[in-house]
Amino acid sequence: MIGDKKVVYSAVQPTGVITLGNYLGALKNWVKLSEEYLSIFSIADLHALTVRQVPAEYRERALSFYAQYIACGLDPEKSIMYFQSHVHEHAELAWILNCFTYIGELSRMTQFKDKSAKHQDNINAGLLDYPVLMAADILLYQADYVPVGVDQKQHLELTRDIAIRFNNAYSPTFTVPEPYIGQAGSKIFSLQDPTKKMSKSDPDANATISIIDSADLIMKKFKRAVTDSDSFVSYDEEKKPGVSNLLTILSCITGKSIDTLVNEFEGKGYADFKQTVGECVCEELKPVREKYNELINNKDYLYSLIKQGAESAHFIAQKTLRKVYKKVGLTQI
Ligand code: ATP
Ligand code: LTN
Repeated sequence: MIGDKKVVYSAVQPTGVITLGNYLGALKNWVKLSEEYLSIFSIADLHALTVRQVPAEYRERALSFYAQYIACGLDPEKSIMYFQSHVHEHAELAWILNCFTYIGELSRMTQFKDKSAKHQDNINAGLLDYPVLMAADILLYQADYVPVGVDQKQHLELTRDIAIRFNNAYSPTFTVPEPYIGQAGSKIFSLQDPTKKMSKSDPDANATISIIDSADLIMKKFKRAVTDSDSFVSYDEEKKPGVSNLLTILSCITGKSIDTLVNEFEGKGYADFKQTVGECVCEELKPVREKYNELINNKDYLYSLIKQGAESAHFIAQKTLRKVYKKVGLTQI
C-alpha cells in the first residue's frame, strides 16, 4: 500500500524476445491491473546480468523491451515504468535482505537449479541470490499484488517469508505481497516441445512467438507447431500437450472456455485448428507490432519516459530504504 492505494508491481528481464507466453502469462494482466491500481513495472536489467550479456546488444534490447511494454498497452503516464538499474535502492535493499535469507532457501529454488544446470560454466553467486534481488524489487514499493506466470510463484513465496521475517524482527515495515496469477495463461508451452514452457531465451525460434513477429512468421510457426498423431481437437495435458497448449492460447485470446472451443472444432482437423489459432494471435498482436514500430524510431521520447519513470520510482524506493536502514540500526546523518 502507498497512502490509500493498493500497489501492483512486476518486472521482466531483458533477455531474448518478449514471447506470447510472457504476454499472456504476465503483460496482459499488467495492463488489466494497471487500470485499477497504482502500478509499477520495471525492466529487470540487473537480474539478467546473472547470465553473460553482450553489452551493446543488451542496451538495445532493454530499450526495445521498454517500447514493447508500451506497445502492449501500458501507459507510462499512468503507470511508473523504469529500469531497475536506474534506482540504486534495489541493490542496497537486496544486501540488507540477504542478511535475512538462508542459503538453504535459495538453493532449493527451482529456477536456481534449472539455470545452474543450463549454465554450468557460470554458476555465479548472482544466480543463487537472484530471488533476494527480486524480493527487494517488490518490497521497496510496498506491493500488494505481483502479476507473474506460475513459474515465479516460488520466488513470491520466498519474498513473503523474507518480508514476514523482517516485520517480525522489527515492526511492520513491508507490505506482504500476493502473487496474481491469471488463470488460463499462467503457463504457455513451447510450440516445438509442448512439455517445456515457452521461454524467452529458447534458441529454437520456431518454439516461441515473439510479440513483434510479422503475421507471416506467426502463421508459419503455428503451422509447424507440434501436435500429435490423432486428428481431433480435445484438451488433455498429458496425452495431447501440443493441442492443449494451442487451446489454452486460443482461450486466453478469445475469452472463450476450452469446452466451447473443443465443441467449435468438432469434426475439424488440425490444419483448420492451427490456422484459426494463428489468425487469432496475428489479430491480437497486430496493434502491438504497429505501436512498437512507431515507438522504437522515437528514441528521444523513450529516453524521456525512462528518465521520468526512474525519478518516480526513486521517490518511493528511497522512502522505504530509509525506513529499513533506521530499523536495522544504521546511523542516520
Ligand atoms: P528466460 O527464458 O530468459 O528465463 P522467461 O521466458 O522465463 O525468460 P521471464 O523474464 O523469466 O521470462 O518472465 C517474465 C514474466 O513472464 C514472468 O512473470 C513469468 O512468470 C512470465 N512467463 C514466462 N514464461 C511464461 C510462459 N511460458 N507462460 C506464462 N507466463 C510466462
Ligand atoms: N524474476 C522474474 C522477473 C522479475 C520480477 C521481479 C517479477 C524480477 N523482479 C519483481 C515480479 C516482480 C522472472 O524471472 N520472470
